[in-house]
Order: sequence, then C-alpha cells, then structure tokens
Amino acid sequence: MTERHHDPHAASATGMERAAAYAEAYAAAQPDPGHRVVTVELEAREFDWEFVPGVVTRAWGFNGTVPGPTLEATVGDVLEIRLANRLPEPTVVHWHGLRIPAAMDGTETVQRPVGPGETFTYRFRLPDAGTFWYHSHFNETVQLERGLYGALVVRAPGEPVFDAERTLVLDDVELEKNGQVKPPGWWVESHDGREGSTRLVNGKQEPTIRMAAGQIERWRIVNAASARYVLFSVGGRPFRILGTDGGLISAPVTVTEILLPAADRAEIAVGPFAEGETLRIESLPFDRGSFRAHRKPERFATVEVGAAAPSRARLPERLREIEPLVTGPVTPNREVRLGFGLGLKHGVEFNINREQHHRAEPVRVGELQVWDVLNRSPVHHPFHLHGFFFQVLEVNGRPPAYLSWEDTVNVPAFGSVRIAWLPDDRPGEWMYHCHILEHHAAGMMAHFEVVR
Ligand SMILES: [Cu+2]
Repeated sequence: MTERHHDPHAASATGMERAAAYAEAYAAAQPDPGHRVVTVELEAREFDWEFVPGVVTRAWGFNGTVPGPTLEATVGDVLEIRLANRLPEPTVVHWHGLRIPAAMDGTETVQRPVGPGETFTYRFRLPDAGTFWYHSHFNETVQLERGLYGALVVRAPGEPVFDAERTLVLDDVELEKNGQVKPPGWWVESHDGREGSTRLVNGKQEPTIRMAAGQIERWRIVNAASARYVLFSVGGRPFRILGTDGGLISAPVTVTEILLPAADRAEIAVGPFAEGETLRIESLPFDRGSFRAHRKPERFATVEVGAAAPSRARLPERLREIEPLVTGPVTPNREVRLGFGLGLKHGVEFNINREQHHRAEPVRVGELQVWDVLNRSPVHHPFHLHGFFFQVLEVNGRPPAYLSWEDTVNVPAFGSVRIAWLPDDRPGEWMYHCHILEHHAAGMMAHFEVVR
C-alpha cells in the first residue's frame, strides 16, 4: 500500500522559486579553509537482505545494505550526496538533525520528489558535531520500514578519546511467514505505529558485540524504528551519557538506562567490563500508551567481553559549554497541541492544533521561540523539529536533568514539554511533526516558514 497523503497545507512555492533556493544553497555550500568536500554516491534500490540469518527479505535501502553506509565527516566539511533513485517509486532523503539550508532538508515541501530513474544532489556544509541520521521522507511507513535509513557521524577536533567507537542503529521490522516485510496495517497500527517483532542492530537480528575487557567505548545510538521507544540498557550496568541529538552535553551523566523515542539519538560511554561477562543490550519495559504493551525486557543485542586490552580512554569532567537560551521567567509564544480524532482513512487521525497537516504561523529569524508542546492524547509522541536544535526547558513543568541540544523530544501522554530555540538565518519552509511514522502520515505535523 502506497500512502500518498494529500497535504493541502504544504508550501505553495513555485518550481522556479524552489529551483532558485536550491541553486543558492548549493553554491553557498563551501568547505571551511583546510576542509574538504566529502562526496558520496547513494543509490536507493531494492535488494535481498538477511535481517534474520537464513531468511531472505526483499529490502529497500541505500547502496545495498541496511542501514545504508555510515557517512563520516568533520565539522566544516561539505557533504555532497548524489542520490540515484532505482526504486519503483519516488523518494527524498531527509538529513535528520542537520542545521542546513531549507532547500537541502529533503522533504516534499522543499523539493520535487526524486522519481524512479532520476538523480538529485544534496550539498551542504556540516555545522555541528554529533550523531545524525538520514532517511527517506517519502511514503515513510513503507520506505523506512524496508530499510531506507543510515547514520551520519560528524566529528570535531578535541573530542574525548575512547578505546573504540561504535554506531548502533536500532530498528525493528515485522516479517511475514514468507520472510517479507509486512505491509502497513490499520487501526492498531495507526494508533501505536508499527512495532516489528524482529529487533535489529545495524540491520541484523539481535547480533553479538565483542568488547575487550578493561576498555571504555563510545557508542553512538540511533533509534531508527518507525514507532518503538527503546528504554536502552546494557545489562543494567551504569554508563555515561556523553551527548544527545545535537552533540555533546556539558558533562557526562551516569545512568543505568536512557529513553530513546523513535528518531532519538544518544552518545554514551560504556564499560569497562570484566573478561567473560555477557551483557544484554535490551529495551526495558516501558509504557508509552500503546495498545501493545512492553511488559518484559526485549533484547536487541548481546555483549560478550573477551580478553583484556589496555585502555587509553580519558573521559573529561567537562565536555563542552552549552549556553542556556532562557535564564529567567519566560512567556511562551506558541502552543503546539498534539491531538487526535477518529476517521475512516487511518482509524486514528492524529493532528496538530486540531488540523491534520497543520499550517502554522511563520517565525522570524533572530526571534527567540518558546513553545509549549502540549500532548492532548493518551499516547506519548516524539516531537521532531526539522533543521534547528532546541533546548528543553521543562517536561511536565519540571526542568530536565541536564541541558542539551535536541531535535527530537518525547512529549508524555497528556503531558507537556516547553522548548526554546532561536531561528538563525536560514529562511524557508520547515516543519515539525511526530516521529511515529504512522502518526506523521496521518497528519500529526505542521508546516511553517522561517522569514527574515
Ligand atoms: Cu505520535
């Protein structure tokens, strides 16, 4: 089933205007002195993939793997991605978490979808270090579920040193008896979003990760699942949070679990462990208000700790300084109400401010935005803002445990999150939406313009 939602509130920019904005953004994308242009060919196509060993699934992905290749570069580099679409349907690629020009955001709002057999080049300078990801932003409930996503790692000089680094892209997939990805469903799935029973790390079902005893690793975790919230645990052991969506936090925070809603990222320092230990990487029970509850831990992978190796890891007390956008009392200038109704098309019709595919008020460059995101529904929603980082001021009226830069935040059922963000000079069409793909498709999203 191909879901092409009619979206009456999308931008009304003409093809000429879009082309001009694209040409301007392309020309402006120049590397910093001493930096380079990292060129990547990405081919979106269908291929055979074994999510489960011995079970052949027709997947959709980039360059024949799920996830697609992990793209790596340094702040100040330009990334140039030449996308070739060999799928039987259109696609676009969204650069999730990147503060790049609107014309390169990779949505149907800012570009014509790339048709089968067509190519499109994204080109932008990388402004921030962190763990990001790229994914289809077209017919998402099908295209992401089949594997059209990958990680993007941007480094900066002077980052903390670890013994090893891994990128763990979490996902789940629902396979039918014949091994093929189950097409999108209705009712329960429209409410909960798709949660597959086959849990994946880097495209493989519950793999084994081998670590050396005595070492500390930096793990970059991306939750690429359509809907699943992962309450991430490594055998219940303490680990340190180093960073979130928008890069490093001020100082490491020690926890035993971290909640990763759909689309969220975290960077953590893991270890040291002792030789011979076996630890489960799992999602602990978490109730997000879905019909299908998670009452038991669910395994994503297993860590096997081998012989000891020397450690050169050094974890500084301070990671970087983050200036708060808001320091005193503040008056919100927008309410974003996440709501729902019932309808025939999707079953549960999720909306924003009572409107599916809402058209919201523009914001002006340089004017501080303080938004109350209010959840008027009995399920949690991961709220995602395209193209800009925000700081979370309050969750259900309380300040968060630490200051961070985010592009995705969980808004608890019947709860609220207050965020602050500053539109820098990147005018154009942007959006915010729930990152449960079924909710997004049903219309829990808003378009808005950043204007000068
Ligand atoms: Cu949602």
